[in-house]
Parts: sequence; C-alpha cells; structure tokens
Amino acid sequence: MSDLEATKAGSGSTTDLAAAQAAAHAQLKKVKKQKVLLMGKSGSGKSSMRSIIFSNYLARDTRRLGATIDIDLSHVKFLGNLTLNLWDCGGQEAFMENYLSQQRAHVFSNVGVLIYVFDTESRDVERDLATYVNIISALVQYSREAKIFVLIHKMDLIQPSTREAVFDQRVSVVRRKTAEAVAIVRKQKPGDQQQPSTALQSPSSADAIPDIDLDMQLFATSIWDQSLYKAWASIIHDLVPNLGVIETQLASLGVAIDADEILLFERTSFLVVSKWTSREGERNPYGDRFERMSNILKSWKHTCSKFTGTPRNAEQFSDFEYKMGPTFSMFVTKFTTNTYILVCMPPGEARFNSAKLNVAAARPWFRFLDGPAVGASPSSQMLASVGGGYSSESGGQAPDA
Ligand SMILES: Nc1nc2c(ncn2[C@@H]2O[C@H](COP(=O)(O)OP(=O)(O)O)[C@@H](O)[C@H]2O)c(=O)[nH]1
Ligand SMILES: [Mg+2]
Repeated sequence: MSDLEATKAGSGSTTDLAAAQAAAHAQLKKVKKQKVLLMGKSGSGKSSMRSIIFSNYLARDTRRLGATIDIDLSHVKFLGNLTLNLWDCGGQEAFMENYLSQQRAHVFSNVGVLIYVFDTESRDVERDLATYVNIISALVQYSREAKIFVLIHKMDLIQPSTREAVFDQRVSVVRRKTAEAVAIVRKQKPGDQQQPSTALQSPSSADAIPDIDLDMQLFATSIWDQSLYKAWASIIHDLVPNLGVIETQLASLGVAIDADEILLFERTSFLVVSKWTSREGERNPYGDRFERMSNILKSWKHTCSKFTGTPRNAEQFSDFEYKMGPTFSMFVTKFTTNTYILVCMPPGEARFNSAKLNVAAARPWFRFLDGPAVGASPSSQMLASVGGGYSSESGGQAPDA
C-alpha cells in the first residue's frame, strides 16, 4: 500500500484507521538508501553541480575544483530518512573504460538513479555519444529499473536565442542513442561475457528479453541560473520517502490556513521537496517560480553568510517575511530540523499572522521529516489539530503568541 493510500484509508473504520496508521508509521521508520551515479565526460560539470547543490559552493567557486580521480563517493543525508550514495565518476577516458570493464558489476549494480551530463561545449560529440551508449547498455544490464536523468549542461554558453533549438536537437539525438543502447542489450546472448546481470539470467534467448521501457528525463542546465535547481529537484523528488504523506499533509495545511501556495525546502540544498498550490495559486503565470525561489533563497543564505562572517553551511536565517501591499504576502520559516517552509498568502495582516501561528502549530505533524525514529500521524489528525488552532476567519486577529 502506498503512503498516500495508507493515509487516505485513514478515513474508514477504526480498525482501518489503526491499520493505516500502523502502515504509515512502518513506512516512516525506514531509512532509504539510493545509489546515484553521476557520469559524463571529464570537465562536463558533474562535481560543480554536486558541490553547489549539496555543499554550499557558489558557482564561481567551482572553477577551483580539481579533476575527479576515479570515483568520488559521498553520502548525502537528505531529510531524516534518505541517504544518497553519490558516485561522482571521474570522466577521463581511462576511467570510463575501467567502469565498463573491470568495475562493471561494481559500478552498475543496484543503481537507483543515473545522472548523465553532456557538456554543450564539447568538441567531440560523436565520441561522447558513443560513450553514453556504452554506459546506458551497462546500466540496462545491471539496473534496468534505474531512473535516468540526462542533463544538457553549460547552457549558459549557448546564445539565448538558439538555446531551445539546441536543446531540442540534443534531446532527439540522446533519445535515438538510448534506443540504440537498449537494442544492443536485447541482442546480447545470455552467455555473453559482459552479461552477468541477474535480471538477464533467466531468458533462454535474446528474443525472450522483454521490451525495455526506460524511465528517462532530460533537462537543460547551467550552474549560473535556476535551471540547476529544476533538474535536481526532479531528481530527488521521486526518491523522497513518504512523499504521499508529505503531500497530503501540506495540502491539509494549505487549505486550513487559506494559502495560495506552500513550498517545502530541504534545508541545505534548498531543493523543493514538495509543494501545494491552491486553485487560485495555479493562475500564477510564472511556471519556473519554484526553482527560482530555491536559487534566490540559496543566494540570500550565502549573502547572509558573507555579511555576518558565519560559515556558509550554518543555518543563516530562521524567518523571512515579505509583504507586497495589496498583492500578496509571503513568509519563509525554519520548519522542521531538515526543512524550511515557504507560504504564499493573499494579502491581509490578520490572515498572515494567523497562518504563521498555524504553521508553527503544524510543525509536530511534520517531524517525521527529521528522522526515521519519530512517528507521524495521517493528515486527518493533523487537520483536526490545525483546525483547532488559530482561525483567520473568526475575527481574524490571532492572539499574541
Ligand atoms: N559556463 C559554465 N561552466 C561550468 C558549468 N558547470 C561547470 N562549469 C565549469 O566547468 C569546469 C569543470 O567542472 P567540473 O565540475 O570539475 O567537471 P567534472 O569533471 O564533470 O566534475 C569548471 O571550471 C566549472 O566551473 C556551467 O553550467 N556553465
Ligand atoms: Mg569532477
């Protein structure tokens, strides 16, 4: 049963509710580990992205990064219950050959996500694509279920007027090459030397290998703008445990406080973990506002660090309010240990104050974001709690906290 189903089921009989709670609780207790391969030619920008997203580097700091030798393995804790085992694979040809031969099983087994980076500046596109085909073939052999994210990177180096056309052209080439890679694997016989995958052991002939439907997404990215956050938020989105529970609870909170939009950010990367938008909020014409907010808040954090002389990975701020007169109001506040929450509201002082208090009251119901050991309850209970909190409708004025 998915988290969402478990949560929804909570509205049934008492036994159903208890069972659903137990199921949700069991789910929340698990720490998920994900192997994430970061691959692509040397100099394509892999380590830069990783350092900006997870280690608080500024884009300009990445010019000082040394070349990655072999595989740089890091364990990134994301929220309380997800660990990303990030394999930053040095992209020099000798290393790539080694991953595909001696280290093949070691590198490509149990992969949750492959992030493959193409450098738009590369002068040898044919060779890059040939390597890509080999990598995808190896991945399909050992981890057929892995999600693939292809980043067409350093888009800032392409003239803005031709960016879209360049991206579209690369997308079609990459899709064609991916199909080629899949075809190679399907043609291989089970006895082939490079085919020790358990997934491929059972079929007696190559024809018996079922069609392979890869889960692949492509993004145009640059470390110099918010496109990086869009791509990486998509990458982590599907990995986040209990997403159904998070979404349901955010929706309950949004409705209870009468918000236009709520974004939940992971505290270090400022990637959007989840979001909820009201019907009114959906009329917002800025489709890229989520990654823009990630980028803005991260820059704001770095600016705070510069002017206070505190380390960049320190917390930096706990509360940020922005009131745009009759248009809208917004606040960003430290929510749980591992998250910040952004709430966008229609204008109105009373509504704003009430929302702030209710967000504070809802905090305990999101504690499961901070670790597997802490329990959480389905959203129906949270709603009851928030509903019994401060109301913006009944008189509007929240009591002094
Ligand atoms: N113009 C531009 N340069 C980038 C971008 N991303 C990374 N770089 C630069 O590319 C160089 C190589 O980056 P690095 O992360 O070490 O590449 P890796 O070998 O794939 O890990 C560094 O000087 C980065 O500053 C980008 O989006 N645009
Ligand atoms: Mg590197």
